[in-house]
Amino acid sequence: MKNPREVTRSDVIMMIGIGLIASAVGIALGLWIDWFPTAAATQAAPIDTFYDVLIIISVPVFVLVTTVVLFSVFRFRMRAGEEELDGPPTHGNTRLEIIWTAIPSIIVTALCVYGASVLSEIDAAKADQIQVTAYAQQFAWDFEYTGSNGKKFLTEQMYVPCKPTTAATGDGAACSGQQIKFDIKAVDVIHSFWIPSMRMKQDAVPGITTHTKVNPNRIGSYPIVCAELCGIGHSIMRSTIHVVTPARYTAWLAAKSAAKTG
Ligand SMILES: [Cu+2]
Repeated sequence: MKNPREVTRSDVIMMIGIGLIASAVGIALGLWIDWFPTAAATQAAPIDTFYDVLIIISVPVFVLVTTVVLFSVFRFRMRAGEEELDGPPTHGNTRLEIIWTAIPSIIVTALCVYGASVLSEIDAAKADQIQVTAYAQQFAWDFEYTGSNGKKFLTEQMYVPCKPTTAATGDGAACSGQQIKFDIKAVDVIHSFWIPSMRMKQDAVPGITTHTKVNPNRIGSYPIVCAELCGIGHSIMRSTIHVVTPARYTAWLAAKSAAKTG
């Protein structure tokens, strides 16, 4: 009589078939979903590509594990009359263990190298920077600028200049501008500074100053949020970064500077 628990060649072929189809569907779905809002900084493209690569690599791994688990649950399930039986003893399989150690090691190492190269690319300092200090506290953001008179001022709404690269100057217009360098400080507890449209996120930790940079490239207003559960008002800890033309920025900076000294 045929052993119902024997894994046959056709089982393996079936699992490979299901795995390939499920992987293709999963990858297509993963790439189709817009995970992030409209991109508004040069940092967005390499990060979005990185996420696509992660989806392409992680979906087949998930499908492989799930397919083998579900097949095993079905094929090796307990049948009537086996309630008191113990499973057969299993010894190691050296070849299998080498394979399942080596392949993940290669994948993780390759992703690590790729991730580090993306980080160094998006975090590269440009000569022309505007320095802004972001203060995080329950439950608001404050941004410290150096005004046109050289004196510092605080603002809850961020404005940054970006020169339109085409005739269009309204929201959504492509632009190129100075890099914004953030020094991030937390006044009370741990927060996390995140501009989803510009993709960059950095923890704000009491006692130390952390840093991040963005190179805005799209005119418009984009949310700044706190990405670290920091208390009861965490969800309302939001601000906005307004990417505006250099003329509007200069006017805003002058008005803010005048308000501070006047
Ligand atoms: Cu917070």
